[in-house]
Amino acid sequence: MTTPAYDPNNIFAKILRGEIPSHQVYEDEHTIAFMDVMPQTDGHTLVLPKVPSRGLLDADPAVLGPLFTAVQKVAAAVKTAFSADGLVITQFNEPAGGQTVFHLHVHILPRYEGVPLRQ
Ligand code: DGP
Repeated sequence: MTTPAYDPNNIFAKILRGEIPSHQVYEDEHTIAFMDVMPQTDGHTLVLPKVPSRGLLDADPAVLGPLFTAVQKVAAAVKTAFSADGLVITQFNEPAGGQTVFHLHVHILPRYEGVPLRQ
């Protein structure tokens, strides 16, 4: 699969540049996390690296360690804050893979016993 070029005008690039607002819940040197505007479950949070890559396959491998360290921290905080029973961590690549915003990001989806995801 050839990865198309990174588009610096994608919505998450604009959030990273401070051009549009987000409900940010975490930031470190390498990553930020903010609440998803179309949450599939209470506490649906997105974690993304600050450096541009379209998806997982074109990411600098050096980015992935800090990204998943942040995912672990944010997931633990979200699980506690939202009293979740479990967590789903997902990451989509390209339209056929369900990706709609083309800046690498990881979804943290708190799950609750007996409660289905919203569409
Ligand atoms: P994906 O399908 O993996 O590309 O998920 C993109 C997610 O981003 C989707 O759950 C909705 C969310 N989203 C789209 N636009 C915005 C936005 O402007 N702000 C925030 N916080 N989330 C957004």
